[in-house]
This record gives sequence, C-alpha cells and structure tokens, in this order.
Amino acid sequence: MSIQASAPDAATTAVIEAEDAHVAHNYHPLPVVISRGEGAWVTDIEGKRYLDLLSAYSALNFGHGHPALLATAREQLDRLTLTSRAYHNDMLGPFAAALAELAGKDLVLPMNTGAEAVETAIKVARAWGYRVKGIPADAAQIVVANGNFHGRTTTIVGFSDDPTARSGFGPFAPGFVSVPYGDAAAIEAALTPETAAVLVEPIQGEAGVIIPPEGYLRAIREICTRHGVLFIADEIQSGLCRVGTTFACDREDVVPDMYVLGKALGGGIVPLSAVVADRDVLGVIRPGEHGSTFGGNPLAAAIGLRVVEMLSSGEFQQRGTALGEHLAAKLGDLVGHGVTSVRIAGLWAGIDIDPAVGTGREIAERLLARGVLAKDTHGQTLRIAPPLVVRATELDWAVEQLRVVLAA
Ligand code: IF1
Repeated sequence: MSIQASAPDAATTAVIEAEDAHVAHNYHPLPVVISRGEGAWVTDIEGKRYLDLLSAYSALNFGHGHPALLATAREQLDRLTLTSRAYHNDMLGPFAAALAELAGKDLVLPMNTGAEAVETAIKVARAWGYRVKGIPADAAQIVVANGNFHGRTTTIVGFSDDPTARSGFGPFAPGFVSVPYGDAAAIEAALTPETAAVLVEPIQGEAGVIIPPEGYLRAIREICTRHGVLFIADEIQSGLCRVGTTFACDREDVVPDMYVLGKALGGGIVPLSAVVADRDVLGVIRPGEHGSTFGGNPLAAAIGLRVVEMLSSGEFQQRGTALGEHLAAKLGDLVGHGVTSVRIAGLWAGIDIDPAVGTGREIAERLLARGVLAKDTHGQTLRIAPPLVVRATELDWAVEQLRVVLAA
C-alpha cells in the first residue's frame, strides 16, 4: 500500500528549519514536508507516501488534484481570474444560481475564508434583526454553543470558550451568549426579544466531532421559527458530503435560515466561502454595505460551480455514507483496545485515545511513521476525515495501522 515512513531525514529537517526561520510559529505541524498530492494520498520530499486522513480539515473532500476540478481551474486560469465586484464577471451568476438551488435558497453572498463567511452571517443576522425584526439599534444578541469553533477573527474568538483561541486577544465584541451544546432547551432559555439568531455547528468539529442528540437540530429549527429568530448553521466543515448528506442539517431534514459554507466549496484549490439564504434574509444587505476584494472572483466561482455540479450527482453523498458505515464498523472494533470511544457521522470520526496508550498527538506521530496522516484535537481525540474519494481497502489499511500503533 505505501512505503513505510521513518524518522525525518536531513532533507526534511532542513526544510522545516528553514520554514521555522521565516514563518510565524502559529502552528505545531507534524514533522513531514509534503510536496505532491493525488487523490487520498500525498508524497513527501523524501518520496514517502501517506494516506491523508485529515483532508485539510475537510477542505479536500474531493481529494488532492481531482481531475474535473483541475481541468476547470486550468481553463479558467487561462481566461480570467479576478475582476473585483466593481464589475460583473461571467462565472459568479452561474455559480450562485447552482449553489442556491443546491441549498434550496434564493441568494448567495460569496466570500473567501470560513471565518469571513461566519462574520458575514453575523452582520446579516444583526442587520436583519434591526431592519426586519425591529431590535433596537446595537442591541442584537446571537446565541452560540459552548465548545464552538467558527474561525479565528477577534469577533469570533470573543465567543469561543477555548482559552488557547481567545486568551490575549481581547477586548471582544459584545452581543453573544453561549449555552451548552446539544441542549435545545438551553437555547430557548437564552432567547430574549433582542435575539437575532442562533449560530451552531450541526456537528462540532474542533471540539472533537461532537454529534448532538437526535432531534437537536429539529428543536432549534422549531424554537427559532416560533420565536422569530434566525437559525444559522455553520456547515463549513460538516457540509458538502462530509457526513454522507449534502449538508449535516439534512440528517434531521432541517433547513436553517442561513447556511455558512467554505472549505471544500473551493475544491481544495482556492479559498471559497459563502452565506446562502432566502431573499427575506440576505436581501437586507444593500449595495456597498459588505464585500471583499476576492469575494465572488471568477476563478473561485468557476471551481465552485464545478463543485456544486459534482455534489448534484449523488456520488459523494453515496460515498460518504457507504464508506462511513464501513469505517464505523472497523473503528468500533478498536473500542477497548486503546480507544475509549468513537464518534462518527458519515466519513468523519472523532476517536478518543485511551490516556494509558498515549495522547492524540503521540498517536498521530506514530501513525505518521506508518504512512498515515491524522490530526489530534483537544489532547486525547484523533480526528479522521479522509477525502471522499478514498477506497474501502485504504481505510482498512489505515485502521490496521492504527490498531498496530495502539497495541505497541
Ligand atoms: C485553523 C480548527 C477545524 C471550521 C468551522 C469556521 C471555520 C472552521 C466549523 C473557519 C475552520 C479550520 C481552521 C484551522 C483548522 C481547522 C479547524 F481546528 F481550527 F477548528 F477544522 F476544526 N467554521 N476550521 O471548522 O474557516 O477561516 O479557517 O476558512 O484555524 O487552525 P477558515
């Protein structure tokens, strides 16, 4: 299946040291230098191959270098890459129409990163609160969930409860109240006449693939409808077939007022994010009130259109579901053998490592030595999100590597 990796050699060490000399140390990467990617596999500068179980935090749902996406990108690169929104371009309209149809909504506001889309959703919810609901100026509240991760801007980390994400970056914006995740009654109890919206991840990613109780999303939908509050679903990581359905909200047949999308929307090639909602919500934004230099650029729009077309075939929903069921069975066999619990939705799993065996980081480092790339989160959890193009036999091989590492 792959050449077994060993400790980093001189070439890898040299590249890492050179990077450390000039790149801010805002990450603690695993000691591997990747130079090529194809499908579910990447190759490092020493020629060693690794199965990618992170997919750039689910931005690579279609794998590295998907042929259809590369062909679209190459064609658009040779034609037109950027106009700004000062003018129209011939790709934004078709992309927005296709994405709106996929989401069953009227309008798309295109941005670039996930955090920008979350910030956009916050601004739209507040503007809707003031201009439609009649909340007094500057008094809008948004309910969020403990354990949330919605990005790294100061507004967003201001309502994070992760000290690493927020300590030292204040002062923070007011207008957010955080309640326990998974508890719809806590959301309803937190509502006031000034509440404009509820913002949650349908499944919490950074928190460790935390799947809420069945019915949580339906309850939020009902509560928000009854109280005249917008339901904003951050599907930046959970969306676009990661959990086997187009959106994670589909698992409960729930349609939020706003979808916030990103990561895989750009095909793993360009940053592309968007807020998708009906006209009675996104229509509150007037010309000149919001935007971004690259938002809606023709290169990202062309790739995003191709992504939406690929999502419309049903292939990736089927893969996420079938491969997820396969993976769930395999991972279940590890519980009690170095794993304390497994949470899995579609092809997205959080594996809690028994502290007696090691930390999530230690297991990730041992997997690296066996040709598997995975990422830890919050100490004991290993996060698994293979590209949806992965084969069942490759998943079997990866789980076998994990079993060996856990038994070591
Ligand atoms: C990092 C975490 C994952 C997200 C959700 C918005 C964003 C993200 C649900 C912001 C981004 C990324 C950011 C990246 C690592 C990764 C991550 F560990 F940070 F939390 F996936 F869980 N909503 N998540 O997951 O999107 O601005 O990054 O495009 O910051 O280290 P972005």
